[in-house]
Amino acid sequence: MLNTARNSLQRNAANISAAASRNSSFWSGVEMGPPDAILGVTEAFKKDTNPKKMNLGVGAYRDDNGQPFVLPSVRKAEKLIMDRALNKEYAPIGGEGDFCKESAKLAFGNDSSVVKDGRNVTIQGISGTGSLRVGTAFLSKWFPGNKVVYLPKPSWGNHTPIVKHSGIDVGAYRYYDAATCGLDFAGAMEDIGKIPEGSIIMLHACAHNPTGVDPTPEQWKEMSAVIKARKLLPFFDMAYQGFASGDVDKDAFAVRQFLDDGHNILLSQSYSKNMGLYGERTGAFTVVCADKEEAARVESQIKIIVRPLYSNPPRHGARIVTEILSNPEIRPEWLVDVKTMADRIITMRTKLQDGLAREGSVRNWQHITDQIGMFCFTGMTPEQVAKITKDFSIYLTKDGRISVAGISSSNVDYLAHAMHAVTK
Ligand code: PGU
Repeated sequence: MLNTARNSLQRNAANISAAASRNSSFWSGVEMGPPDAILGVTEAFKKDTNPKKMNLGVGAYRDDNGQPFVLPSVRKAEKLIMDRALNKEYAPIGGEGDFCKESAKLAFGNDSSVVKDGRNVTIQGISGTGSLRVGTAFLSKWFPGNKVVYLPKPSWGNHTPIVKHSGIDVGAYRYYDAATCGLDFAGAMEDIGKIPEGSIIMLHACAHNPTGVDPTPEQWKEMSAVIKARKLLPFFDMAYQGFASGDVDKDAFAVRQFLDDGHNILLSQSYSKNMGLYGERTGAFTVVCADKEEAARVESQIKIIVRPLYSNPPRHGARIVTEILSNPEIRPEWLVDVKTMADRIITMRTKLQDGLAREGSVRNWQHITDQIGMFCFTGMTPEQVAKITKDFSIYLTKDGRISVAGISSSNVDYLAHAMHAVTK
């Protein structure tokens, strides 16, 4: 007993003298940063001890028991990969060729002439975020036009920091109409028509985040025409292929339409949502070029950007994707998994809307079922969001976005009750 006390006293004294002999810190001037607008919500949620708490902040799919979901097709692909006892050598700088080819075909279609003619440069990125970051780094170095990326208003919260981190400015075009909780198509067309020629425009390929509002096929065609007339470079962010409609081809409509219309687009893809590979950080970045020779030059420069950033991408997620997309037995099973997730989200939308009606809400909640994809832009104000978090332990982003994928049959009524309580 005495010995332990003496040891601890000696240790304390040693610590104090070590601290005294240390140089003054280099970091005393570092300011405390704010929590992340989306991932910070999860941090706050984790600290809450209320058993009824709900995390509707981050866009991450949960099953109907509220648990993270590993797709059965992914489990199957992983098992096959494990059985092969592959090595863990470095991947090439741009990732494996098969992964890149399968990713391009998933986006552009199996018969895509772009892929057949070798006009695409596709590299594996560190999921969607890393692909956007490499893409904007490429623009920063090589885009010959007006180096400004125009984003829809609003857009995913990380778009602006990613673009700015690459040293590029951001602009905005109208997109969402708060009065209708729908698309401000006229506003979008007017603003896009005024973007300086030769700029870059960011488009959400489907399941727009955070609004859940997409243009119709006809509206996409009109947008494609004005974007072409303005000589803009379309940069598609496709983080939700399959999540909007449950059909990966349907959700690729806009991307394929723009290619048909003769745009040489940029594309970021993510497998976080449609394969549930969130933590595996698996995605792809593509530049569609004029021809094969141009593609070779562009590829060489993208590799030069990637090499000092992270050298080469992680392997496991890419192996899963390649297996799923190229294995004729697993691919259809994956398509069923995607549809299962999309359908459960659609069911939750209806249940939430019904629940609000049952609670006696007289507000118009039509947009809950009109909007698509993972999110619903509820129209709740920041004050209402603060209240629903404080009174009901329901966590969501300040802009009133809820991740519908985080709702389950057992808590949808609790959510409806809480939403009515803070909005009546
Ligand atoms: N692009 C859009 C439009 C997104 O919504 C997301 C993810 C990404 C790209 C990047 O996803 P990766 O996982 O890097 O492939 N947005 C989600 C996830 C949380 C976050 O902000 O990263 C969200 O909740 O908005």
